[in-house]
Amino acid sequence: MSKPIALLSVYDKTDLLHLAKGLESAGVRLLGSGGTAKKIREAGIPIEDVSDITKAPEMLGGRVKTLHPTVHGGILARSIESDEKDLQAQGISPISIVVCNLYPFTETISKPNCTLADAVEEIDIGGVTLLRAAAKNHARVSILSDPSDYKEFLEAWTKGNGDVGQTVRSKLALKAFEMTAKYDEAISGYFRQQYASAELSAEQLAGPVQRMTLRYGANPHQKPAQAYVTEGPLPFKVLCGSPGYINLLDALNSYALVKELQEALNLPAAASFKHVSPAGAAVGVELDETEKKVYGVDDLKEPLTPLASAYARARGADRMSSFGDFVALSAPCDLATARIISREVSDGIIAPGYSKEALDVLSKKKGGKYCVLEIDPNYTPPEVETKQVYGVHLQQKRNDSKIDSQLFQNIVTKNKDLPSGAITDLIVATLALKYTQSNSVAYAFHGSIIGIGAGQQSRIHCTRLAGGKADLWWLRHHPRVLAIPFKKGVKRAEKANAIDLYVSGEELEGGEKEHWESLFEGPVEPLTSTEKKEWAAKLDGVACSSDAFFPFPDNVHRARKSGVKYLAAPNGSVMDEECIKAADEHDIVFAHTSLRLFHH
Ligand code: 93A
Repeated sequence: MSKPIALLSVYDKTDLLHLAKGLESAGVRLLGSGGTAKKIREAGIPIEDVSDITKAPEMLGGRVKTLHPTVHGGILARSIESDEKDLQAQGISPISIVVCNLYPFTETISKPNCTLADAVEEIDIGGVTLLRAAAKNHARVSILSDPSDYKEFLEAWTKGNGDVGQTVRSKLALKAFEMTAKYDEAISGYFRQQYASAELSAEQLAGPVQRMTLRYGANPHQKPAQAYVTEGPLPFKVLCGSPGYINLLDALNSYALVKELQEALNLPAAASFKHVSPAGAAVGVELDETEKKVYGVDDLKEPLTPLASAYARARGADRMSSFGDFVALSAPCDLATARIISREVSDGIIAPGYSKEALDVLSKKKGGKYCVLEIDPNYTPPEVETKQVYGVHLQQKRNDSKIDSQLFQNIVTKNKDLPSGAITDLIVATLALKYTQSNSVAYAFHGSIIGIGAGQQSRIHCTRLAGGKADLWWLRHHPRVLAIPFKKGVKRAEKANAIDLYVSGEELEGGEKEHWESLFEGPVEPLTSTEKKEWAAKLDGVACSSDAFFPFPDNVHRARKSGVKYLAAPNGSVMDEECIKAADEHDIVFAHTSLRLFHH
C-alpha cells in the first residue's frame, strides 16, 4: 500500500519541524510549498515540493503555489469508486493530511504605513482553498490549521495507526472553517473601509454607502467606531451633520417604534429618544388649547399638522428627559414639525423624508451640525440579530411581535369595558415598552406616553418612576402652573426646569431659590399638598402597560394613584390572582397579554 500523503503549506512555521519529523517517522510522505518545504528539507527531513507532483512551477511571484487539480483533486476525492477512478485516470494520489495557516492579513493592515497594494498582496487564496477543500472533505482528510493542535494530532495518528477518527477530523474541519470565515471577515471589513464607506461629509453620504466611520463609540475614548451592514447599503442617508454611535442606537430603535406605531394605529407617530429609551412617544391626536400650552406649542405660528401634534406630544410629555433628544418621525417631516424641533435643544432626527422647507429649517439648526437622517421606509431588517458582549456573540430572532388591539382581548377583571381610546393608549404604551430598556412600565393618555419608567431592576420602581412622571405631567396642567408669570426672554429649557421644580415641590435655598424667583414677574406661591391631591384625583382613564408580569399587587395600587383605569401586562406571576383582585378593587380593566417585551 502506498504511503499516506501530507501537504504542508504554512506561513506561521511554529512547531513545523516537530510535526514534519513526527509525520515522517510515522511513515507519511511529505509535500510542501516553496518556503515550507525548504525549511523542512534544511532540517534534514525528506520532503518533496508541491511543484514536483503538479509539474507546474510556483508562479506570479508566489500568487500561484498550490492551486492545481493535482493538489485539489488529491484533497477533495472521496473514498468512492468513481472518485478513485478519476484520480487513477489523471495519475493523482489522494492526500490525507493538510497542514496550512494563512498570510497575516490582519497584522499587515494594522501597520501604520500599509498601502492598499500591501494589503492586497497579503490576501491568501491558495491557503484558503487548501483549508476549505480539506475541511469540506473531512470525512477522509485531516486539516491542521493551528500549530497548537500538532502534538495531539501526532499522538492520535500514531495511536490510531494512521486513522485519527472522525471526531478529531470533524473538530479540525470546524476550526478551519472558523479560521477562513474570520479571515474573510477581516478582508471584507478592510474593503468596506476602502471602497464602500464615506467619511462624514454630507455630500459624500448622500449616496448609498455600506459603512460609515463614527467619531467615537459610546464614549470619546472608544475609537475607532463605525456603523456598517454586510449586505446592501446602509438603510439611511445622512442629510446633515454627523451621527455618533449613541445617535444611531437612538435613531434605529426610535424609528422602529414610530413605524410600528403608525402601522398599528394608522396615524402619524413621533418619538423623542434619550439613551436608547423613549422619553416620549405619541401618535397624531389633536391637542386642545390647554394641551397646547402644557406641551409648549401654543405660540407656534404654523397650524399643527397631525405629525406635528404627534411630536409636540412626544417631546412635551417629559420636557426634562427630552432635553437633547433624538427625534423619530413615521412620516416625512413637514414645516410645522420642523419648526417645533428647531426651537428645542435636540441632537438629531430620523424620518422617511423631509419637505424642502422642513429640511431648510433643520439644516440651519446647531450651526448646520444638526444630525438629519433619512431612512428608507421600505427597509426590512434581517430576521436574526447579533451583538457582541465581552467578545461573545449573542444571536436572537428579532422581536417582530405585532402589537395591536388583539393583544388586549383577554380581560381578566370584572370590568371589561375597554373603549377604543383606551386601546389606542394601551397600544402606544405597549409599543413604547417594546423599544425601552427593561424593566419598563409606561403610562399613556390621549395617544401619548405621559410617564415611562425604564431600566429599573425592580418592577415596582418602574411603576413608581413612571407614575411619578405621569403625576408631574398632570400637575403641569394645573391652572396655577399655566398662569406662572414668566418674564419675557426666559428660555424654553429654563421654563421647563422652573416648572419642573415647581410641580415636584423641591425645596429651594440660597442662590438656586434666588435664581428661580428671578424668572417670574411676581411671587409664585407653591401648590399645597391638598391642592395637589385634589388635582390628582381629577385624572382618570389613563392606560398603563408593563413589559413583564406584575410580581405583586403593589404595582396595581400604585398605578391607580396616577389615574390608571386600563392596565395591560403579561400573566404568569404566582400573584396573578392577587393583582386581578387589586384591579377589581379599583374597578380597573386589566388585560393579560401573554407577551413579554424585554428589550436590551
Ligand atoms: O498566494 S497564494 O494565495 N497562492 C497559492 O497558491 C498558495 N498556496 C499556499 N498563497 C498560497 N499559499 C500560502 O502560502 C499558504 O496559505 C501559506 O500561508 C503560505 C506558505 O508559503 P511557503 O510555503 O512558500 O512559505
